[in-house]
Amino acid sequence: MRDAILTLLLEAGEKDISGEKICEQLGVTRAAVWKHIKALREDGFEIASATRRGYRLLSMPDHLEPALIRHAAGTREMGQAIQVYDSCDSTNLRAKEWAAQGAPNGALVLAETQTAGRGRLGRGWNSAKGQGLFMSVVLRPPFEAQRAPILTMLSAAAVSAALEEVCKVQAPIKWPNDVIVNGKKVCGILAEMSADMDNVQWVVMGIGINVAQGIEDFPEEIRDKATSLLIETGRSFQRCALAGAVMRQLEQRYDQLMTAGVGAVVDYCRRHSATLGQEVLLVTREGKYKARAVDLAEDGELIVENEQGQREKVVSGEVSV
Ligand code: BT5
Repeated sequence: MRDAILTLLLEAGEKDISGEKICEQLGVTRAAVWKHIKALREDGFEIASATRRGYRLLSMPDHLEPALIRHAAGTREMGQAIQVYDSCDSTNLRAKEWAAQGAPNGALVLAETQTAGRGRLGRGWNSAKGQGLFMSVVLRPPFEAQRAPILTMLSAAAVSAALEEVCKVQAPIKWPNDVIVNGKKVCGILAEMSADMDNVQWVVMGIGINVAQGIEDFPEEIRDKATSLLIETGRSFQRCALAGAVMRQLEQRYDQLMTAGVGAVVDYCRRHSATLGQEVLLVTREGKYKARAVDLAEDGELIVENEQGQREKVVSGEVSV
């Protein structure tokens, strides 16, 4: 009900919506509407009310609210089915559980904080309460498992484009899964998948974006490489608006991938790369070696040139500049 009332207030925008209209549309009593408006106000929503004219939303707190995210996204699928946790172990774990129970394509799990936020290869993800976007989206692409890595790049491209749009910053992609602002990591992505012999059943795309942390909010050992949007721009951003923008970008790019193939994603990542042209240290299963990142292949693999001048493709692995 809270969600439905918020949605009506958001749709009314700058206009008032009468209590009567809310009652009619939602089939509830005046008293019930009043109770929810009161609860929303207690949670920091500023709602004007005038007899006969009705209610109007003036300002919102920076809570993770499904109605705000859905409204900001304006999407068909991505970020429409939403679960929000105040605290959970890891949104990836919650999303995997939901996916196994049949969550639809685009289902989104968010948390104010995570007690066991995860990076790749068993590493952790620092999840300062209320200061970041910790979210995982369920994707159900109709293709085979070996094509799944493109979805990590697609998500990185969606975050990069959303940050450029909302925060007006340059946000290049460090292949394959980091988004960088002014040389430091503002976002990391962790993809996990379930597939059978033929097809992907689901991919859970975990996205962590640092929004409002100060440098002292990061543990000392990552202060030289981590940053937040607040640190880099000096500005605060509504996390729901940002989550909505990421969902919108994700949907556009996902639809394009399904209809026209990988070209646009790879092209975006090529044009917004923090890796190409750099000397990189590749950390692969076979060991560590230095090379120069020269291009992205047509299907998104990184092309590197080693010290002997030989070129090769890297499918996955880690790159440190
Ligand atoms: C990643 O791993 O970058 C993937 C991070 C994915 C996080 C999201 S949050 C929502 C969802 N739920 C989860 O449990 N995870 C996903 P990797 O490339 O392995 O980078 C991890 C490394 O980044 C750590 O070892 C630290 O050095 C550093 N790090 C940890 N927390 C960070 C933060 N908040 N910002 C920047 N760097 C961080």
